[in-house]
Amino acid sequence: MNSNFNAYMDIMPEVREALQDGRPVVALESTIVFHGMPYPQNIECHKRCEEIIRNKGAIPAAIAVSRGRIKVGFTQSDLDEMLEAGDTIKLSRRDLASAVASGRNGATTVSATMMVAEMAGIPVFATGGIGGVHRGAQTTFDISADLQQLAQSNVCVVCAGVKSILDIGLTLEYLETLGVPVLGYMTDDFPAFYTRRSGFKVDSAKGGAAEIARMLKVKWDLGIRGGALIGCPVPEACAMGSAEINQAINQALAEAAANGVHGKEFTPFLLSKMAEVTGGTSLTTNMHLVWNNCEKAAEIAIEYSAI
Ligand code: PSU
Ligand code: MN
Repeated sequence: MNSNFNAYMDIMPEVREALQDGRPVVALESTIVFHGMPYPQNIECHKRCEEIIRNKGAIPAAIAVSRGRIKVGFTQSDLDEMLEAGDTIKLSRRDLASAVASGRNGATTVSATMMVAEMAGIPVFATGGIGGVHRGAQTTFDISADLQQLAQSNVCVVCAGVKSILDIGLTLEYLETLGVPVLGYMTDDFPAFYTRRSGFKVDSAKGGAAEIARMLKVKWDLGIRGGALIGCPVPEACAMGSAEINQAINQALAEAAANGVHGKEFTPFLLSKMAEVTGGTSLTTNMHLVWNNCEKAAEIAIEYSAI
């Protein structure tokens, strides 16, 4: 298939220059900003992500679709305009072409962000949590497009693991089937987003940024298509207690069921319920783990570009 994505894409000059020079760049998604966190914490979180990446010595490249243009790097004014318009859809793999064709505003999920990052040539991407296999997927078939995309795009996704609103075990099984390497950042236990451990092992020995960068280099040198998932545990001081989080998750799931929430609304609904039920604690933890992931992703991007 011939692709001609450049005609639809605006890469910020700073990002373009960094990529041309082989300097480290870290992609960021935008669904977390528009559909994953409330205002104004979303803006605070996003700004700090960019600062952390810069302070480490890499360039942030936040990805979104603004009036049908694919943005690789967007400015505060792009962001303000999209927030003001209030019509920004949650944009996953299946929505990318139609949003561009019809000139819409869209916040890219992990799957769409990976696609755009690969088109732009950015191999490292930081987020909070990815989508996965939902509890009860045996009957609902609710499995995030993020997982299939991990098998397709050559992008390393740095996350804090998978939250237990999902079925963590089934998510890891699915990734194994798809042949996606799952690594722990200095841990051999796959993290569970709000907590540092899920009880499920990652499939590759624990290591830091240099080991992860080397694995990526070998994988792609060998022509093994697809990305990798890196689980970075939330910093100890910001982690939540298992009992607290389990109770909140059960309540959020029960309310989603009672309200018949499904499809693309399901994850945003659960996230906002969690913040409500925990009195904002889950949101604070969420922000800190995203910042931690940005720091680790910048380290990986720096190591990778140095190889
Ligand atoms: N998990 C979070 N915050 C988020 C998301 C997941 O803690 O904002 C977003 C990401 O953009 C992810 C998407 O790609 O939700 C997955 O949505 P779905 O489950 O509908 O595939
Ligand atoms: Mn889904």
